[in-house]
Amino acid sequence: MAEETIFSKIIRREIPADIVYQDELVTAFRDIAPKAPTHILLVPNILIPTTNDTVAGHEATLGRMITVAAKIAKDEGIAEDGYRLIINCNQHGGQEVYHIHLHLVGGRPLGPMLA
Ligand code: DGP
Repeated sequence: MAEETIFSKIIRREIPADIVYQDELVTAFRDIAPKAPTHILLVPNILIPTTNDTVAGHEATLGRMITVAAKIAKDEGIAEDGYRLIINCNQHGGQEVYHIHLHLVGGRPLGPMLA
């Protein structure tokens, strides 16, 4: 069994977070250390530690994360200019919290991805 992270407590609303969206599959909340004017994390409500742990049964949830990210981007007014969706995996990917999360980052030009 994977160990819960702080994100499970945010999903259960046991600790404060600026939750912008929640449904039966996913939760979205503002990053505590935003790297751009809009920086929102989308997470599955169930604990999946990394993309390496995904299986076919997760596809509805992982797909929901993308469609909700697009809806939030529109709500934030950044859809037309564009934004970036990022999932970090493990140490080389720069993952710090071991509960899959999709970063929705935008509101300014972001430059080359690997700069
Ligand atoms: P990553 O490097 O992909 O694992 O990104 C983890 C992100 O999670 C990082 O941008 C900061 C954010 N974060 C960490 N702890 C908290 C928290 O307690 N609340 C919120 N809102 N964000 C957090």
